[in-house]
Amino acid sequence: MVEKIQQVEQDIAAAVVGSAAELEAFRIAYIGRKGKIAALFDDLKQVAPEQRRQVGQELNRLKNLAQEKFDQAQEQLANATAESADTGFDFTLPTVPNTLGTRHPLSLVRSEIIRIFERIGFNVSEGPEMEDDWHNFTALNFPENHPAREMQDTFFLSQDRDKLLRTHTSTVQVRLMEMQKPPLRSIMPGRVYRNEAISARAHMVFHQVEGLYVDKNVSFADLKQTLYYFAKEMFGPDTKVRFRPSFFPFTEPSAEIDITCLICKGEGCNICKGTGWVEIGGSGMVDPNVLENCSIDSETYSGFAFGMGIERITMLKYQIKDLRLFTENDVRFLRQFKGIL
Ligand code: 2NL
Repeated sequence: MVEKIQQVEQDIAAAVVGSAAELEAFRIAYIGRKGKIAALFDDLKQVAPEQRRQVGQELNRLKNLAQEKFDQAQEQLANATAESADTGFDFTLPTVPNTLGTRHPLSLVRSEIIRIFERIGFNVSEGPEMEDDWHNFTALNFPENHPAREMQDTFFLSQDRDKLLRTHTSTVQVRLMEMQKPPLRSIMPGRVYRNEAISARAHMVFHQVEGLYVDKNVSFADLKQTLYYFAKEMFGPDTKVRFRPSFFPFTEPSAEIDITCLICKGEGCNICKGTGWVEIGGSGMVDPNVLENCSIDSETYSGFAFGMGIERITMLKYQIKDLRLFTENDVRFLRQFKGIL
C-alpha cells in the first residue's frame, strides 16, 4: 500500500499538464471519482486497523497534492488564453473624451426671447435677407431722398439701389401685414446688415428682434406692459423699465426703451456711463401711413411695434464687453455657455 502511494506520488509529480486536454486527463486519472486516489481510498478497508490511521493521513496528503497541481495548472492556462486573445486593441489606452458642444450665446438669447413672447401669444415670422427698397424703406414711411435712408449705412446690391441687404427686420413686418390681416401678433428675429466699421460696439452683420401687434384698440399702454413683462422675464423681476421720447419714421409716437443697469443695479457704473440706465431698443405706435401702405385700414386698426438688438441684450445679460467675441469663434469664449439651454 505504501509503495502504491509512493508510485502515484511520483506519477503526479511527473505528469505534464500544459494544455486543456492534458489537464482534463490529469483530473480524470487522479482527482476524479474513478481515479487512482479514489481507488486507493477504497483499498484502505483492507489495511490492518493499527496502520489505517497513518495510511489514511498519507492518502489525504496525496489527494491535496494532486488538487494543488491541478489548480495551479488551471490558473496558468487561463492566463495564457487571455494573453493570446490579441484583438489588436490596446485596452489600457485612455479613452477619447466625447466632449459636448455648446450653443452660441446669441442663439441662446434668441431662443429665450422667442419663449418669452410665445407665452403671451406672439408667433415667429421670418423673411428674406436680400430685400427691395419698398420693404426696407418706402413702405416704412422713409420719404424719398430722406437723410434717414443714408443714416442706415445700407449695403446696396444693385446700381438702381432697389436690391439691398435689409438694415432691419421691419421688412418682415411689412411682408406679414401685406399677407395677413389683423389681429397680428408676431416677433421677427433675424440677421441684419449695415455698412459700418467693425469695433467693440458695432459690426456690419448683427441680429435684431422686432415685434408687431396690430388689432382693434391696441394702445401705448399695451406696448408698455408688453415690454415691462419682457424685461422682467429676460433680466429678472427687479428690472425697471423707462420710455424716452424718440423718433422713427415708421412709428408715432416713438420711444426708446431703457432698463435699469444690470451691472450696478442703477447705482451708476461705466457700462451705463454713470446714469444707472441702459438702452435695449426702440418702440412706438405703428404710423398710420405704414398700416395704409400694407393695405390695413388705419381708422379701424392700430398697433405697436418694437425693435431690439440681440447682441446688445446678450452683452447685458452675460456682461460681454466686446461684440467681436460673437464672431471670432474662440472656444475659450464659447465653452463658457456650457449647459445653458
Ligand atoms: C431699434 C428700433 C424699432 C420698429 C422698430 C416697426 C416696424 C413696422 C412698423 C413700425 Cl413694420 N415699427 N419696427 C418700431 C420702433 C423701433 O427699432 O432701436 N431697433 C434696434
